[in-house]
Amino acid sequence: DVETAQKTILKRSPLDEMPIPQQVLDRLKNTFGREISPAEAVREIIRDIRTNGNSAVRRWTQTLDQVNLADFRIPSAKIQNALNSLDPALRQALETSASRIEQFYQKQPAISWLDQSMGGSLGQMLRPMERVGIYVPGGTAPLPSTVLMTAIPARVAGVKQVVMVTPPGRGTGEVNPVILAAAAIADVDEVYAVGGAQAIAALAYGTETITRVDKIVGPGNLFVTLAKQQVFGTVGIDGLAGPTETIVIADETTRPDWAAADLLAQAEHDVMAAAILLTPSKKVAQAVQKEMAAWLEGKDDVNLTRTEIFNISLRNRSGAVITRDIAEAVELSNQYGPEHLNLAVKDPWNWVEKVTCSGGVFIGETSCEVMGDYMAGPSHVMPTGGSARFASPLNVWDFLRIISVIGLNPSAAADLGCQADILARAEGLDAHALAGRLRSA
Ligand code: HSO
Ligand code: ZN
Repeated sequence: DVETAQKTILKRSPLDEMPIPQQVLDRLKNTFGREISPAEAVREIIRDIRTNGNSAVRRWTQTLDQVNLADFRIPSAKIQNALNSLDPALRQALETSASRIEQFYQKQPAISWLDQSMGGSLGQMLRPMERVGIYVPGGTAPLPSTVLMTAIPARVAGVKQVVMVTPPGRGTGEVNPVILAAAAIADVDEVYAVGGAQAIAALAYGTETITRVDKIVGPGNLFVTLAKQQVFGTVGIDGLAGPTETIVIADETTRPDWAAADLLAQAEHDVMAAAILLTPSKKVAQAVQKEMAAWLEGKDDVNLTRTEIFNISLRNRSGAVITRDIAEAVELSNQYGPEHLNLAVKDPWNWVEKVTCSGGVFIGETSCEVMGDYMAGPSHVMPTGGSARFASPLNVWDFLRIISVIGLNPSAAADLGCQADILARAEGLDAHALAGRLRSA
């Protein structure tokens, strides 16, 4: 019911929603030889890489990924090769996705401006960042689409060097070839097989081989996210990404089998993924639930393989809430601030204006969340954990800086100088007062 839902919504935050499995804590204790929190472990790794550079990166990669890498830069020939050996249909799909992302971000307004109406020329100049690092998760679910969704907005913004880090395969050292092919399509300049906190530290502080970057973007696990939090200030970050979330709002017109598939698509990401249905109709909720069970049982010869994840995620942060009406469903969604909101209702455009907090709004049941994951155009890197209250999806502005332009003409300066003098004296700053007074003639 709505009230219980509201209680669980309070105090959401991306980091809290990444709980630490006991086995991870045990491994930390083993590695560090004492009880240590993930945040402390990350602090130590960062400090080590900051002082010892490459040798520390190698050591942590050996310890945490069981890989001994002499050289963690992946040669461009290998990246090109991955693209050339890619299945043609897969290559076509990645290229379609890439070109739609590029088209979308080329439309995003981002302008320098100068105004003459305030006594001279005042305005802003835009400058792209020089060098940006993107983190692409590896592990059990390597996501090549994330390469495109992070690197292409950076490229469109005019970033000169886009570098990518991604964990080497446990024991093998190999990086997923589709990730490499996506890097080639997105025109990534350098790729390093380094993951975890060690990769974030290397990007933030630089090592003998990895030149430091200006900003780090992209999702990662708890250690990556903690590391981004700790290096923030030394470099920019896009935000702290927690587990993925989707709210689907449904009514009597919604196809239950489609809504069911959309919720399952969400739930298969990881055990903390949230797939939430809001509907005023108990009948609709039951129909969707029935369809979810049917898909899971192999309806239409569909074979959903991530059973262990479903078993947990569907019971964890997922579920259905029966609301009074659609308006209350939208209100509840605004309070939750989901990463994705799908208005799978009749006349969805009537409700769009009422949406105040969400990473993305998916309008109508044809615009399902999966379209946003891969094909629509806007980046699928969106704020999670309720951070949509203050954060936005990854976009061109993440990679631009504003330089304020102050070009007062002499008469405006003469006029404003004496008032600067007054403010400076009120602050007890005599040299400020002098400098202002000298312009006031
Ligand atoms: N839904 C994920 C993005 C993704 N899904 C990538 C599949 N691949 C986070 O928004
Ligand atoms: Zn997804």
